[in-house]
Amino acid sequence: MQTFYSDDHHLHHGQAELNNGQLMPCFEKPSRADMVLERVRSTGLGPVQAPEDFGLAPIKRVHDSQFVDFLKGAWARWAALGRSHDMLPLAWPPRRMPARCPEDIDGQLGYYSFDAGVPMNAGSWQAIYSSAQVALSAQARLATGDQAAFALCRPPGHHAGIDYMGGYCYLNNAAIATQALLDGGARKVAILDVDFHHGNGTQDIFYQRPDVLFLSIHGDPRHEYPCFAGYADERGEGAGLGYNYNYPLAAGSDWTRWSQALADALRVIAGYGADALVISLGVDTYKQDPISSFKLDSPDYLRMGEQIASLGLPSLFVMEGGYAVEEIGINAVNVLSGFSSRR
Ligand code: 5XA
Ligand code: ZN
Repeated sequence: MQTFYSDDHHLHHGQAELNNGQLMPCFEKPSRADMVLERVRSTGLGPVQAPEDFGLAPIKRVHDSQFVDFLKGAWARWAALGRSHDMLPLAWPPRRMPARCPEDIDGQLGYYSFDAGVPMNAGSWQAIYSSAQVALSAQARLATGDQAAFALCRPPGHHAGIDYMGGYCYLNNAAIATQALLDGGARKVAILDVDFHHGNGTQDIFYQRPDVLFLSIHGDPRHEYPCFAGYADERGEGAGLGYNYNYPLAAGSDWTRWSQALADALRVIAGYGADALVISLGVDTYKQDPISSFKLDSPDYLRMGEQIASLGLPSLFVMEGGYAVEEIGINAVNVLSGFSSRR
């Protein structure tokens, strides 16, 4: 299986985030992708390639153009104020406050985000942009006939919606790749999100569309981040009604429980008739993940890959979360190896 990867992710290195009421070093750090890359290489999963540059057009197919331009230019505006520390949002519009876009950078950071888990430094935009190009390059392999590809994206993307960032995510890599598959001729694409956290951004982007089936298995939003989306009764809207499936699971869910949800999700995907499958591959379902509460173990990820392979669909794996850095490579590559062993 071909892996796409860009060293540009090192340019993005947030300093701090809020966790349990404390300001802590960011969990989403460069060593995460380094560990996955090392494992891809040491297991001989397949060649590793740098991404092509597809430009901004495919990004703006799913994201609001002004939001993308804001992300691109935000650091320069921040630095022009003499600020050299990480850029972070400050305020958000709650219920009944008019959500007009303010003019200054602090207001706009709040306008274009839903939480403060999105630090940006001078090199962040380049890393964010390259991460999207990694996903686009990997999808191009599927478009030319490969049965699978791995986009080793960092920063991740599945919390980023049409016009907002949040939860370590700025551009939605999986959604951008999905739209590119459709634009390249696929009629229908399914997205399976196996990250511990609900893929609220991906849901937002495709919620009203029948040409993308979105399924997410995640921690119950009554207790888990992102807190305000991911309930089972969110089934899509308008033409998209019936094409959104959420599987919220209780804290402590292990492979036995988790794989029941997977079996149902795979049944739904099989009935949808997709031309391709995109997997938002987070491995923060791991039992020792520092910010999550599921109990999957490393061998479970092999079985996950095997079961996903049973669909027989061209499959694009897009890296999302996973913060047990010592094991992130083992767990992510186990999914890919399990998949490859059955195809
Ligand atoms: O998949 N999403 C994540 O791993 C980010 C969670 C952020 C929690 N503050
Ligand atoms: Zn996650």
